[in-house]
Amino acid sequence: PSDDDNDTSVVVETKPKTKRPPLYKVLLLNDDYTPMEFVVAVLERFFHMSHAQAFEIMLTVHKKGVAVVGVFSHEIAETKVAQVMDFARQHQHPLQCTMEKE
Ligand code: TYC
Repeated sequence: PSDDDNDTSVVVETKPKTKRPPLYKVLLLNDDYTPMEFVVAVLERFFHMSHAQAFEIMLTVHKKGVAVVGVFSHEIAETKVAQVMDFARQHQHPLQCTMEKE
C-alpha cells in the first residue's frame, strides 16, 4: 500500500554559536579650540599611545575632522568616552569623544 505523501524532508541545522561580543570604535572629533598638546596628552593618558603615535592621530583628527582612536567592548568603550569627556570638561576644553558600533 502506498500513501500519497511526497517524500519531503526538512533538514534543521544548528549553527555552532561562538558569539563574540560586538566591538565599538571610539572616535575623537576635531574642534577649533582644544589645544593640540591637550589632545596628545589625552591619547597618551587614556589610550596608552606613544608621544609619536598620539601626535600622528591628533594631526589626523585636526586635518580630517575625526579618527578612530581604538576599538573596544561596549563597557570599555563607554569608560574611555566618559574619561575623555570628564577630563576635557575639567580643563574646560570642548573636545568631543563618541563611540559607534563597528
Ligand atoms: N583643531 C585643534 C587646534 O587647531 C586641535 C585639535 C585636534 C582639536 C584634535 C581636537 O580632537 C582634536 N587647536
